[in-house]
Parts: sequence; C-alpha cells; structure tokens
Amino acid sequence: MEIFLSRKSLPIWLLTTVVLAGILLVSCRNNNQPAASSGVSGLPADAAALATARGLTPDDIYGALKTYMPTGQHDPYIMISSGGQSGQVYVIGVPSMRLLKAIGVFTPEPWQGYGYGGHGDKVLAGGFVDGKPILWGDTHHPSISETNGEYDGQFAFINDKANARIAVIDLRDFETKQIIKTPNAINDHGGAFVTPNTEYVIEGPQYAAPLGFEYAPLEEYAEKYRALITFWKFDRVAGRIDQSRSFQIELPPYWQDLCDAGKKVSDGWVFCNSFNTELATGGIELGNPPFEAGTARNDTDYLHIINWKKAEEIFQSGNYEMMGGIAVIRLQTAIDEGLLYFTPEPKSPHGADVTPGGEYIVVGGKLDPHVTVYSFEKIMAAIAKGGHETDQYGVPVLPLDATMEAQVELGLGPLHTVYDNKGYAYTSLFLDSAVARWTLGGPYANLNPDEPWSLIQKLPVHYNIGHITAVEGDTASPGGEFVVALSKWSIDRFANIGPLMPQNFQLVDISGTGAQMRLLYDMPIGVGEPHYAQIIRADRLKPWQVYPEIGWDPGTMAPHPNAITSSEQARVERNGNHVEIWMTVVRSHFYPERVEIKQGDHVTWHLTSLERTPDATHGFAISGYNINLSLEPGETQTIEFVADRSGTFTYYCTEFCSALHLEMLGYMLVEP
Ligand code: RUQ
Ligand code: CUA
Repeated sequence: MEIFLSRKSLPIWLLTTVVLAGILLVSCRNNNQPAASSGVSGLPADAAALATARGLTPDDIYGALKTYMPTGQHDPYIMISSGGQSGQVYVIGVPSMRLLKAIGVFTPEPWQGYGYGGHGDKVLAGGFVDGKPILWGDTHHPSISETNGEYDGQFAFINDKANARIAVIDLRDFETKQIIKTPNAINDHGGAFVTPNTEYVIEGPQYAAPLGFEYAPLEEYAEKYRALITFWKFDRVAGRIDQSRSFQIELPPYWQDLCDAGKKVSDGWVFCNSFNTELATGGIELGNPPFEAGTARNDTDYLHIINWKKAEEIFQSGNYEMMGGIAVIRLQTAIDEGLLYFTPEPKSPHGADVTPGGEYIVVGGKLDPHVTVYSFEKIMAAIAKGGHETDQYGVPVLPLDATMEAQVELGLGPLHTVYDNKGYAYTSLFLDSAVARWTLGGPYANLNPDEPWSLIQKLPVHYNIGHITAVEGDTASPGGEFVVALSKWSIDRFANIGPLMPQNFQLVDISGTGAQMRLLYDMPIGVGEPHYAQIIRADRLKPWQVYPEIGWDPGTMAPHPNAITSSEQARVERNGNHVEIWMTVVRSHFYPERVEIKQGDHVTWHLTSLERTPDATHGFAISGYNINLSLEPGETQTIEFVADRSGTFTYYCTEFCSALHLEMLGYMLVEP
C-alpha cells in the first residue's frame, strides 16, 4: 500500500526529484543519471520535502523516474511471463511493471470466460490426459514466435511441466487457441523454445519414464526408461501445431533440462543441458542416496547437441516408428544418422543459452561457480574429426577441451543467461542472489571497453533468482535497456500477508556500461511461481482492439457459422428436445430476454456481440449452470448444455458495460 500511494503521488514531485537527484548525486558513485543534467534551479520545495521525508536516496529517485508511467502513456516493452503453478501466462508492461493481463491457458479463467461453457472448453479438452481432465498446469518457459531469430509478435507458446503439454497463444487477441498433450511423455521442462523461423516449437524432456509412461519397475531404469525431445511443427497460417508433421527423438534417460535453438551460424541445431547421467532412481526410504545426492555424484553431465535439420530429413524420409500417434526417431537411428552428440558439462548444469549470433552456448552450473561457454565452431570441428568415445547408450561424447571456448567464474549457483546489445551477458546467480554482468569475447569483444570473458558486476537481488530475462535478450538482436530478475523468494520485500509470499520480479537498469547496473523496482507476483519470461518491443505487437467483424469466432479465428448481425435475426427454435437459440448482445440488453425451455432439453445457444466500440465487453453468466462467457466486441460463441435442473434462472452480464448494466439480464425458465 505504501508503494502504491507513493507511486500515485509521483507526478507532484516528478520534476523536482530530477533536480534533487542532481543535488544528491554529487556524492553518488553512479554519476550517470540523466537527471543530473537538469540542474538545481527551480526546485519546488514540496517535492524536495517529500523526498526527504520519505528518506529517498538518489538511487530511489532514479528508479522512480525510470519506471513511472504517467496515466495514458504506454510501456515501450511487454513482458510475456510464465505463471508457474497458476497455469496461466502474465502480460506485464515494462518498465512500469504493471500487470496488464493474466491469460487463461491450462487453468480455467473466469474473467475471460475461459473454461465455463465457451470455446475455451474445447481448448482445455485438448490437454486432457487419456480423457482425464487436467485443469491446471505448471507453466515454465514462454516463447514468442520468431522470424529470422527476432520476435515477430504473432504467437506465444508455453509448456506445462506437470503433464507434458504445450499451449499456443495468438497475440492478435492474447487468447489461448490450442493445448496439445505431448504423446509418450508425462512431464517436460525444456520447452517451449522456437527455432529461428518458428519452424518448430521445441519441447525438451525432464524426468525419464518408459515411452508412453507405461509401467516399468525402477530396477529396469537403465533399459526401459527413456527421454523424448519433441519437435512440434507450427503451422503459422492455421495458427496451430500440426501433430502429423511433428516428430520426437528418443534420448537416453538422463534428465534433459533447458534447451535453446541455435541461430544464425548455429541455425539447424538445438542444445539442451542435462543432469542425472548417474541414472539415480532415488529411494531415500530404502537407504539409497536421495535424488539430490544421487544426481550430483558425477563431476560432469552431458550437453546434448542435436541436429534438428537433419532430424527433419530423417523424419521426412520415413525412418521412424509411429508411437502414440506421433513419429518417433529411435535412439539408435539418431546415433547412426549423426543427429545426436554429447559434450561434458560441469557439475549439476542448468540452462543452455545461445548468444545472439549463435556462436556460443552458455551453460550454468547449480553447484559450480562458473559458466561454461561452448563454441559452436569447435563443436562442429570436433564432430567432423570423429572417432569419439561414447556414453553407455552409444552416443558420441565430444571431449570438453575440444568444445569449450571459456569458463567464467561468476559466483554461486549460476543458472540462466541472457544478452544485450553491448556485448554483455547476464547470468542469474541463485545461491548468491545476484545478477552477474560479464563480457562475451570473440565477435562481441569490441562492443564495450571491458576485458572479454570477465565478470564486471554482481548486483544483489531479493532473493534467490531463478530465471533472468532481458529486452529481446534471447534473440538475434537483443535490446539493452532492462533486465528483469525473476526472484523466487521475497521474504521481507513486501508487506506481510502470511506465510505464502509472492515472487519478486525485480527490474534492473542495464543501459550503462561497466559496473553500472542498478536495481529500479520490485513487482510482487502473487499468483504462482513464474519461471521464464520474455520481453518484446511493444511496437512488434499488432493486437486487435475489436474483432475484425461482427460474428467472429475466436476459437477458429474466422467468421462463426451461427453468427447473426442484428436482433431481427435473433430467435429460439425447437426440434424435438433440442432447443437452439440465436442471441444478440449489445448495450444494454440481451435479445431475447426470455428463454423458456423444458427440463431435459438439449440447449445450443449462440451469442453474438454487436459491439464495435473498443472495451465494450459483455459477460454472459447463467446462474446455477456453471456457464460464464466474456464476449468482446464482435465475438460470437456457442455454448451447449442439458437443462437438467428445472427452475427459474437468470442470465446476466458480468461486465459493468454501461449505466444500465444491471438491467442487462434475462430469465431462463426451465419447466419441470
Ligand atoms: S528452470 S528457474 Cu526454467 Cu531454471 Cu525454473
Ligand atoms: Cu453488458 Cu454489463
């Protein structure tokens, strides 16, 4: 509340803090604020007094000035964030860190009428596991569609780690259009990542299981358990994943973790870190080492190096087996055809992040203070040389000294790395609770004045940072203004609201060079534990304000066959015990306002919004029937239900759409 009030009061002292910053900066080590140039003349006394009374430091004032968004002004960047166990995806403005929308994805979402009778039900049903409804998800890594390695702002994808599923969000209306259950797998992690032209959406595996997650005792782990990486073919025109043109590659039962697609020089390849080359199967209660120890015995695990362009050729040549409705390239085929290589990675690796030009792959290490940088050129040379030893499954292992370019000591628990346009990399340090800025070498060395491959600054964050995201920081052309630290713990950063505490998205200014990163702002995320997020330039997005025409079906992104365009066409028709209703919705009435049906009737109800005004959304809820829609301007939806309960029910508009919104209702009479 304190923060809220202080931000509301900002306009009053905005100008004056610029000036105040100039005064206070005389003794400040980071003397690069644009504010400093404003001079000290004309300082309104009330603003200076306010800053003093609140005890604001020059850094606080700088943070306020960098993040404050006056009413009506729009953020230049949009962050698409995982929602963790909420199963949703969040849309957040940067740098204001204002939550703009929580998109219903794997979990029903009432505001959007998602999963309460409308087309969202069909989307959610796509993610059922063998017909069993799964109405939540653990969303991890959103991925915005790319063209030539840059975000194109058309679609976003997100995985559900808990059940191995992928969702497609259309960024024209920011709605979920498809959920697809990954055949043969029951959990995932290394998704969703796109290839540079979104040819494929990559879903990497995690905890191994027998293919098809059939039963097999853990004693048979080495023989029967396997991993699967899925290459989902994305059809841009349809806006859907096409399973018939998708394929999987069988992998050894290591726990593949995070993947990234090569780009530019490394286009055509995918890199995934892994852990548990020990093949640990747990059983602490039996006296076995617990997983946390069993998976950390080896000094190295394997970076997986996968040639997806060649895998695509193998798939197209028919050299696969159909399993669970999808083509699977077997492990032996992958080895024989040279699709799969390993190279060692230091202790308990995490993350695999390709540099903007595709030259290097950076891997963190949960229990190693270094990041290890692999050279794609060296990897290719090592593959060409041949004659490598193999792992126990026959996969060639390229020696580390042949593939490694550099190791950079950053601190404790390096996890994930993103990039900017100044030749810096930014790595999250989980155990240190810090963001490390360090320099890339090679073609990036001349972009800043600092020594290549060296740590430049460690900025404390609060606390236990997992992922990190930068403006377009995982693309071929990163920005350079902001990084967001996705901190897992907030502990003392916000008001005490009980033992379950929000996550903390911390905005960091990276616009300066050298050791000039600065913390700007804390944003609590009180809905689930997000993992990754991506930040896109807002001008790359071209969303609609209203649907293209009256009668638009967001489920198919095409005109709805049962749309009507005026209340004259509205009607109720009965055919036996099937009742079909065509209804219009416009401020401030439904047409018709009385629907009289009989108990046991099968009801098909089409609703069309006649609105063309931006934000003139209507809701449609039928009390007692678990039905709730959101009808945005121009939208048509169909609901179907059996009127199994007789009685008197109201249907009403759940959006405060007009002065006479309370009058926007109707009666549904169900005669016994
Ligand atoms: S895994 S931090 Cu994406 Cu690191 Cu969750
Ligand atoms: Cu329509 Cu309220």
